[in-house]
Amino acid sequence: MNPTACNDEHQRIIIHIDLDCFYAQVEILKNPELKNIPMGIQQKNIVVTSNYKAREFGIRKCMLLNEAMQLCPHLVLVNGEDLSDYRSISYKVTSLLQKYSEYVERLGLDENFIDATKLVEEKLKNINKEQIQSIGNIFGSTENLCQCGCEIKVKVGTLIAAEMRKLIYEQLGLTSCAGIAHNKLLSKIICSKHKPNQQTFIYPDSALELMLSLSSVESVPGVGRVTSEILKQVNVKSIEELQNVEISKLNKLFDPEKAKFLKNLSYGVDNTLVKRSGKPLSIGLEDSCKLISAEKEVKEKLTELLKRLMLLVDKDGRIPKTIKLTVRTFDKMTKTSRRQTKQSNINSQFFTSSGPLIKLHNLEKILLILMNLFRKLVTIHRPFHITLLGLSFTKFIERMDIRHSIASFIKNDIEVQSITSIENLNYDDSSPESAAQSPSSCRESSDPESEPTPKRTKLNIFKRNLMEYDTCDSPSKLRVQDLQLSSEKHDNNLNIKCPPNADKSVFEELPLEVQQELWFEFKRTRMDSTAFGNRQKKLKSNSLLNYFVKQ
Ligand code: DGT
Ligand code: MG
Repeated sequence: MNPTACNDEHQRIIIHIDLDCFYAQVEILKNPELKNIPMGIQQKNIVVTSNYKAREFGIRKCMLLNEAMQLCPHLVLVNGEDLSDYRSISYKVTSLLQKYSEYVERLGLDENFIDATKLVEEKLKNINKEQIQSIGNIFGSTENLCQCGCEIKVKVGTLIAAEMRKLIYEQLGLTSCAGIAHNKLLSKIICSKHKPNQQTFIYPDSALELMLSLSSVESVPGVGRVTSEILKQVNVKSIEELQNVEISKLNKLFDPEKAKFLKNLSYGVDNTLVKRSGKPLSIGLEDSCKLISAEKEVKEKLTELLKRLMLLVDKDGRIPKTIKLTVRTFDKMTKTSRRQTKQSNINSQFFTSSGPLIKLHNLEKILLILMNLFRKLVTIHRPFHITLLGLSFTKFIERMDIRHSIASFIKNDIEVQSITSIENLNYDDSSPESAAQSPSSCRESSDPESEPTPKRTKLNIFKRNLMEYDTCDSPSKLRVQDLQLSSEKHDNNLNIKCPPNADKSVFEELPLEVQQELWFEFKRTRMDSTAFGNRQKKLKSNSLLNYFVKQ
């Protein structure tokens, strides 16, 4: 490296913090007696992590229970299937770090990136540069270091990282490791070089050495299993091979941006920014279960999950606008499992009046929506086997937002509801085939936190409707139904009414999507009965409408 070069890439300071044996530390906080004995966290038949005492016996993360017990017969096990305490402490850690910088990015439950560039610059103003002593372990050599000023910045970064870790320990009793470098990639890799309760730093000059010390491309953060499998097609397994492969070859396998990104990673170059993490984008729970083959059992399980989930949402304080159901089915013939998700909008008013716990009748209404989603994912008149059920709430809004702007709240809600409902008429976002056709639905199924992208033309139609809405004298007085009326001008299919045999008060609180379905089902039944010579046809036992028929 040219020691006089002033390198733009060296100007940032990124700190990566990873909590030590996180779940185990949380359990130790709850029960300090577990601190000095080998202890593992059990999820099903796996020890997902363990304290460092247990690691002395060779216990590793995600080891099978039998194997772990053989290595350490007196291993104490704590069930770690309920993640709520881990999640809540995880957010406390992020909040502490946000006191230092707004640029804190969460990764999983126990890792955070902090962009400390500004903090370092501030500190440098009030410090005698000659006296700065770095804190922690260093990776690589200190000879012929780059003279662009990066060395001193990294040193100051180590002081800040040590301060942050101290604060986490003092406030929450948790020890952690930190990595300090000029980009996210290197800070993450370096962080795990010395564990537990230590920190490690690297100067930009040693980036190449660090990358070449990794055993394979798979050990590079940002290169997942799928990418490394694709790289194998061009005989790229090691970092050196990734450095040497021609970019034109990578361009044939990946889009050019990704190809360049991978190439850069191999040299330890990572220009990605630390994104600001706010509150979680989704709050969810899922339970794997022994085979469930009856709808009644599904409903029981969903009731249980929903009650638990409502407690979490209540703690969070925000109001969700969407609920998502995840179902994993097992095919006994092919012995394969399939995971599918489907979502629906929910009426935010279910939550606004809820107090500490959601009211029972609201819970029932959400359950109806869930059972409706379930029926879309699983053909219930054929045998089915469910091995996992999951629920999550997404698209949160703050309670304050509702109080301050009822009009904008209604407007946003309608925009999303309308688009979702129309799209749902066109394709089923849960089927693999439609996922292939629609990038947004594909993203939807793979990333639980992403939102589907509305189709542009439909979005425009609804934007037009919203403009009409905006010109009303008193928009806040408009209700969902008023907006539906304006969309009727564009699409008669949306002329939805409450079926005469359904309970209107319940019907009005349902999302548009479910209202549509009920209305179409009613119309279908009416057409059927006309075709049968006006003989009243009894509703099919599995009809959604049955749920809403007046008692
Ligand atoms: P560390 O960082 O090596 O001291 O140990 P941990 O336990 O903090 O491990 P880490 O940072 O990889 O993961 C944080 C927590 O996430 C960990 O305490 C348990 C959980 N966890 C990690 N890997 C898995 C996994 O493969 N499956 C499940 N279910 N949980 C995992
Ligand atoms: Mg950790």
